[in-house]
Amino acid sequence: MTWNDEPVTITVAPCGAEVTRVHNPALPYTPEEIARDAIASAEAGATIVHIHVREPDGTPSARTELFAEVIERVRGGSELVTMVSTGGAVWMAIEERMQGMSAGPDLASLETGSLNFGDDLFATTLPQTREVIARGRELGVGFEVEAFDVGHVVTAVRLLEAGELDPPLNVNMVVGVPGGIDATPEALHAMLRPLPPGSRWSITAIGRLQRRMLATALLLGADGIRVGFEDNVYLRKGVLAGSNADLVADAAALVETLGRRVATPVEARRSLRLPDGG
Ligand code: KMH
Ligand code: ZN
Repeated sequence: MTWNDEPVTITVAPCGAEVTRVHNPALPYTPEEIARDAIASAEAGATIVHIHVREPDGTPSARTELFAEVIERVRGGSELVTMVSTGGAVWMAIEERMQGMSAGPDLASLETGSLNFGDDLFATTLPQTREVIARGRELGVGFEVEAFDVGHVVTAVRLLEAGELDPPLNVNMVVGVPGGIDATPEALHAMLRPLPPGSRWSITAIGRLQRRMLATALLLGADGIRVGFEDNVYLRKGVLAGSNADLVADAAALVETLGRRVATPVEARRSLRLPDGG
């Protein structure tokens, strides 16, 4: 193995669909609050924002207007790469999950398989994955695959080999979801094995093992790491994070502590093969 000297992108995932203000009162709900947190996170080192939206009362939503407002505000105050979720919430139909792609983001998340998600089923059939890809292509939106288990990575590689996804493959390894792959070094190695050379990969780790999994991934050469209230509402054991930006600042410090460097917005765009990547 050679050390990856490329800079590391930090993605902030400000609110997700599952977490509520009961878990952390600082959770943003409105487009204004989500964009405010994203912009503060950019100032702390984030270069990508993974966007879910909520109705004003906190109910998970997929309304295009809400995504559009977040994106407009984020672009007005930062150079963040915008990524809308097409995972949405477990109960959303695929048509609803695709609505954010019409809001003009740079990227969309892409599920390439199904899993138990806590007590629920988070289902994405292969035809549904293909529907999301087709819509993204139509709208000029790039993809980050969200892999919750090894089979999801293998399916993404098959889609790449079939020419259905464009190279280089961009996969976020999501570890620690109850029902998905566990948050261990062995699990991460298993997820990396199917990736062809030249792929871009990042890590999302849910819950209390987040910090050590981000560190493991950084040392194994991850191109990106993700933090934010979607994944973890704590800064340290028993200490709630005051904001998404606090979590990003902490992640940026971890990157530097481990001898790597946080990517600039231009470097993030280059890494993602997006326009204006220098
Ligand atoms: N909220 C989860 C059920 C994604 O954004 O693509 C799905 C999720 C993944 O958050
Ligand atoms: Zn998400």
